[in-house]
Amino acid sequence: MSAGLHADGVDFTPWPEAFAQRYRDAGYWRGEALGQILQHSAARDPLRVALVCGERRWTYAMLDEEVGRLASGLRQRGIAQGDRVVLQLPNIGEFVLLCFALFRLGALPVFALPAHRRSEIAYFCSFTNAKAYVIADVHGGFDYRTLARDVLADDGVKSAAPDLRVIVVGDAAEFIAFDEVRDNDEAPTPLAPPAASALAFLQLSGGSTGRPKLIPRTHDDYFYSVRASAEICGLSENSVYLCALPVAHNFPMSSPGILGVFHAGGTVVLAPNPSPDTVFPLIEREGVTLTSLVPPLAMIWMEAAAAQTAAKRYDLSTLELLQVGGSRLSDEAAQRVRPLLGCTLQQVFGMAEGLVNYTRFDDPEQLVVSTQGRPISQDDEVRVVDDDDNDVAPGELGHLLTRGPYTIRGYYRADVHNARAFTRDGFYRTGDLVRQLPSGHLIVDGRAKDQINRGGDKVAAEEVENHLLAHPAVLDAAVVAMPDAYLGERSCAFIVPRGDAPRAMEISRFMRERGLAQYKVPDRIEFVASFPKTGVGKIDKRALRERFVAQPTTIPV
Ligand code: OOB
Repeated sequence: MSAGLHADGVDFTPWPEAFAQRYRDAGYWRGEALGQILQHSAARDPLRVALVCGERRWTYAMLDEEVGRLASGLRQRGIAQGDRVVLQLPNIGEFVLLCFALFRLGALPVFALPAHRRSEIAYFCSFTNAKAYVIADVHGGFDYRTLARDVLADDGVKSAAPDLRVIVVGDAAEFIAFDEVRDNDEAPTPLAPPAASALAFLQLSGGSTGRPKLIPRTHDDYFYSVRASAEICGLSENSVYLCALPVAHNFPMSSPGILGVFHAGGTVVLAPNPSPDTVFPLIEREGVTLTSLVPPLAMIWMEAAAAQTAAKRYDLSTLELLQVGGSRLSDEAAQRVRPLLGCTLQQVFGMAEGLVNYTRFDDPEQLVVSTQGRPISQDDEVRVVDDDDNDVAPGELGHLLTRGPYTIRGYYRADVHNARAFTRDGFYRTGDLVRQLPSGHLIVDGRAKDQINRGGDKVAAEEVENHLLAHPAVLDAAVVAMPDAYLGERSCAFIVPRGDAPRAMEISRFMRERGLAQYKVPDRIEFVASFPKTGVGKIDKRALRERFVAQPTTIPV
């Protein structure tokens, strides 16, 4: 299938009409745009608290009104339907306002993470021909305005995104202040919602290639995954969700995340960071009922909860549900959730490309602690195949392929890659190795994609290798995962030097200077004389990884 040019001029691969019709007939795609999530809940219960950020609180009515003003302000600044806007914000209320304002305009947020730096942001801006880039002034000790200046000076950005405007939440310096965009005195013009079949936003892929891939999601498909997730997780107007992971990630955004909670009419509490010192008081103060974490954070929370003393004990008793996903949670850690945090565990195995699996509340305990759940939808098609795309015997380990009503059929503007990442009949090759139980539950048991899963943060080996190869003293480089007790995995770069090996610190500094997000900078660097090779002469990464299994602490060089 070839990539289509959609009516609004945005490239993505649509579902074949027969599938689209089936998904509409089944009631999955209802022709509603994501902006309507907020409007519906505001109409139903305008005075309920929708959003809490620090000392600031928005009722649904306030949020809806402010989003309307912001949409008008963005329109006055030239942001129109179909335009791309790179959003790079921490967990602050303005993220939610901008998201909904852009949804309402039919403009597409491109969800960058706060950890991204010049290399990633310049690429997102130029690759999507972005009209605007939105940042906070300073966050976590980092001045994003400096980053914005670097991005604007980038040659690729200058040619592909020549009229990129920078909007800053906080002290805007020479840029456009968010408050000025919002506080315009134009009466908000009623906007017709965008077509639900159109793209709503671009999400980032963890990726395994040289450049991060962008994931085009439509209003129809995403709305379905949000609605169905909210139902599976039993959300209601009494749900109070703590958003502790970076809000732009697919997990806290839609599984069921902030959008699921807004859909149910509940309350979203944004945490500035996920450390127990920050979130335990918030859970107590706001009566939080559910949250979602990656495994390393779940372990930190469990330790902190166990260490609470009688003198200083936060009341976590309102917490009913802890969702854990993003990387594999060990069965042992899963078993400790209820005893230590007093709440139900739900494992979530999802991907920004679509498919999301949940353990269910009526699943036997054994399935909850030892599987990563089963798909949302009866129409999520799952295949587990061998290297030649033949189905493996039931229960055997194989590659997970999937297609369905909310799984993309192709990445954004990536025809060549799409031919590899999807089968001819439209199944997405997840790169995950799984076993499927007769109940439909999946156990994630490895990975075929060339990626390091650093406690939920995905690092594409090839992207890091390309940066390493740019160093004059690097002849060849191979980045692999090494086991780590805390993050599950960390990255190790094996380097064949050109002549004398440089110092490892010099390589790390070089990577940061190239504007790479810190989580992608190799955790460990090993210099070797040559690489083990496979029969066909490729670098044998399995053999490199096995060095850690044989000798986890010291690596033979
Ligand atoms: C979530 O989304 P992404 O796009 O950052 O990463 C997807 C990949 C999966 O293909 C898999 O390799 C890994 O992350 N993964 C898991 C997992 N959940 C995700 N591996 C083992 N166990 C799990 N529970 O990570 C994501 C998106 C929506 C909901 C939850 C997670």
